[in-house]
Amino acid sequence: MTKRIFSGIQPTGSAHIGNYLGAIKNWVELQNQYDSVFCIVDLHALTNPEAANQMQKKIFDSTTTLLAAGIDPKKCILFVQSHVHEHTELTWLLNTITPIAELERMTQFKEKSKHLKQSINMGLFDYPVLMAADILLYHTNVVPVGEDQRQHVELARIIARKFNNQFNKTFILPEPLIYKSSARIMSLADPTKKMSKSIPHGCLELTDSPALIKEKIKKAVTDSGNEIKYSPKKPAVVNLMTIYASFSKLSFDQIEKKYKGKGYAQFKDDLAKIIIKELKPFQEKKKALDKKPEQIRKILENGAKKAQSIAQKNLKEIKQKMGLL
Ligand code: AQP
Repeated sequence: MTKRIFSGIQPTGSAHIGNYLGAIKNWVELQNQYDSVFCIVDLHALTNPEAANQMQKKIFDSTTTLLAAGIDPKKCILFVQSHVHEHTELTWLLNTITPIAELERMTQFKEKSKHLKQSINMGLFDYPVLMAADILLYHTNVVPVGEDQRQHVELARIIARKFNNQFNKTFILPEPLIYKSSARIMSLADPTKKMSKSIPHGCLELTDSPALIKEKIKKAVTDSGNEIKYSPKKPAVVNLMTIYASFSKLSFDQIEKKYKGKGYAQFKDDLAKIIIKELKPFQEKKKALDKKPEQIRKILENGAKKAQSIAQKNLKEIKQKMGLL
């Protein structure tokens, strides 16, 4: 039987090259090999009160981003999380077997609550259980994610194992699929922080104009010296080289050779050109799709129907295993 993958993206703002290289680009390949379920995770996005503004617009935007990047609703299931209520129902059931101590360890919760300070909500704490429900509801084998989500997939495995021990074998233990080369694209303003939609400074968006891409790459921080070298002492240059390698398919070695003795200016100029060229067809497709909201609505409606028919059946079995009537 074909293995199933599940992955999601939050409609929290305009997608960036980290989302693209770390997730979306890989999904486009994976939909040809796996039984694929892709989800716009709007309920996850609600945990960030700022990002939750203009949610409908952002859901449409995330959908046209995925479609323009090559996600094909004929090859996969594409839907919005809140359209399939089984996700929240399973979250509650899984909450009842999830140790609080496990959730207290989650790095994303610790980091995001630092940022939110006074307004930390229960949803943010429970985010990983909702994510476990997303994954387990579809008896997912493989979860393609960026490095930042590894811990959450590990928690989904812990919960699945606990459920299986307590109520008989039900869930497959999902495996994370992390593409090492592009798993963590860092901020252009600070190579110690991951590029993030919610921190626009240092973020290169997929819809940025060619002029803006040039400007952002030109302003991207670099390290001391002027050498294009893959070294742990040069995190900013390594980040730019990672972006270069992912867009151009050149290896780090080839990039080093190509720019030997040439310096940052030439390297950055070429990098901007490569990004602009790769994103051009995507940007054109997205513009056209943005003008067809009815078509997008239909795609999401169909996707929700397909997802729900799997979710309903699986949830029924899960509830029976837990002893519910
Ligand atoms: N910087 C990144 N490098 C590589 N992969 C990344 N991903 C996110 N940032 C990077 C991967 O993109 C997928 C979708 O992410 P998400 O939208 O669900 O949430 P996120 O990880 O929290 O992404 P952001 O951009 O940082 O959003 P905000 O700021 O709203 O929290 C995931 O597979 C993720 O790993």
